[in-house]
Amino acid sequence: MNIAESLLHALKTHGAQEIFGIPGDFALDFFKVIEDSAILPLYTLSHEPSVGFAADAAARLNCGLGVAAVTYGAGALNMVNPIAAAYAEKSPVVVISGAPGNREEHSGLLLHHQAKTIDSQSLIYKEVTCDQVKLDDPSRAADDIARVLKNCKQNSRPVYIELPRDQVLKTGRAVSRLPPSRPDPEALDACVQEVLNRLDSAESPVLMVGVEIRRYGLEEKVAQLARRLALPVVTSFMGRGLLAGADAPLLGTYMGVAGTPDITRRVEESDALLLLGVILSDTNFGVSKKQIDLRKTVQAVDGQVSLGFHVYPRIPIDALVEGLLQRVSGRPPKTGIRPQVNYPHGLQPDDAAIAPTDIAKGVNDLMADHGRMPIAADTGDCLFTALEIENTEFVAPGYYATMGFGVPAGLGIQATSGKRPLILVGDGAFQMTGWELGNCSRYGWDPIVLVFNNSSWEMLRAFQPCSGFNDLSDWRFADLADALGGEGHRVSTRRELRQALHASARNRGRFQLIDVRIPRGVLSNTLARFVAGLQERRGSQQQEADS
Ligand code: S1T
Ligand code: MG
Repeated sequence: MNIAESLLHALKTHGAQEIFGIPGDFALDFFKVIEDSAILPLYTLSHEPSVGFAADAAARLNCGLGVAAVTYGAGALNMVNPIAAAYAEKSPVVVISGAPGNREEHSGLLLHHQAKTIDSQSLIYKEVTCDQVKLDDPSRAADDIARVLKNCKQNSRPVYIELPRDQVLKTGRAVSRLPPSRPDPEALDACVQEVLNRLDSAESPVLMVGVEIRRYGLEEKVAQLARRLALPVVTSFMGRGLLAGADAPLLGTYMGVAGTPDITRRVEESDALLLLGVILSDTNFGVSKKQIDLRKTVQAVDGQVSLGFHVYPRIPIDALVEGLLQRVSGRPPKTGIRPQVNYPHGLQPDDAAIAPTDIAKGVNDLMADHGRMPIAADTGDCLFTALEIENTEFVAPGYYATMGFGVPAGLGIQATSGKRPLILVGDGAFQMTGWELGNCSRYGWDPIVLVFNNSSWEMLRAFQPCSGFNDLSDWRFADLADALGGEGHRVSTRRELRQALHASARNRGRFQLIDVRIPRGVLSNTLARFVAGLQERRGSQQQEADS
């Protein structure tokens, strides 16, 4: 076994199901081993940002590892933004970059793709990954790979592996899977008891779940816990799509002023808000109607548990959930907490212009007829519109908010799960990575893509209506579909939208691109509330600053 094969086997045993990548001369030898060994399937895309997004989405969807393989410099540095997104949103992506061989480094020449020094790339990646290794010593490689992959899983954050091209075929060893670090049992016991006491003595406890419960494979257990504790559950904004398949007393998604009033009230008035795996980001909490005092909540995130000012370090969230479940296993499960959200259905087949909320209606109708589909959403109004769609498996950059995610993420979903995804993407974001659809036919992928085409950077316009630079021209996206191997539909009325959705669901085997014309200035109901809420808050903060 060579080093490349030992790395590929290790990726597989740690949960990777495929590799996304773009080769280059510093990575050709490694890519040859990927292809010849067939240990993991390889999907090549067209542009490195998409490689990172696809790997990120695959990791999110299958709770495994995403793998993004690129070449040195021009390739790897092109992928920094998606890996930063994965870092911020806790997605375990393994970056594998080719690199100059050990000897080439000392040739005295500057090497192509070198930015400043040979190590500039690894220094840049150090900032957006939780562990790094350069596999330049075959005797250490297996242990280094074991450590890095353990850290990737344990922290649920990206890691960086640099593989010099002259090391690929050196003799390697099998990589063992290191056991996860376990907490001190007494500390865990005390922590579980304290959390339980808080919940039991509260009048209106609420459980908010965030992305970590999926990253650590805890959805079923958390659903069970919520039933035994009779806790109403909401997801955070970023946690949208969690518990979609689980039998949990799920009310909906907390979005402060932009969300359902009943959910907002319950969360903000709760006297024991348990935050399980919720990242404390502004998109999760920035739109609170009444500022939630996070110090009064119980939080389990980033490997520790805090109750007010009291912190239990080194308590992983899975240990906490397991511990709580054991304590409450004798309690009868509670039923009767029912979802509060009525998602809009019944898209009118008339000649009216299309608003984003009509798309939500159309998709809800479609999923009622044809079954739920996993959704990949981009940044823009499409993400807010997704909040008006039935809870289904869902990936989106809800906190880091990078554009360009939607299309490659949808491809990542289909590659890793075989399920046909629905991709929601704005015209601006489609302009960034929409071309990747040209790779569908090679791999048999057939996503349904809804382009929210308002000829505009509408979200930016919502915050700054006076600026002309937010006007985009009307790209005829549907016309591109045929050239890229798919089928296009351009729709301007609700009747046409309905027809295109149903035709797309019936047509399997080619991607379906629905170019949905939306008049400029028309927002989804959720984004309109979000913008109004943020502006109100900014206004009152400004007043405070002035007084
Ligand atoms: N570049 C990247 C990679 N990500 C971003 N989020 C931005 C720039 C800034 C940005 C937004 S929203 C937005 C931009 C440019 C406009 C999005 O346009 P489009 O995709 O057409 O969607 P819609 O018209 O629905 O807004 C954010 C929030 O920072
Ligand atoms: Mg737009």
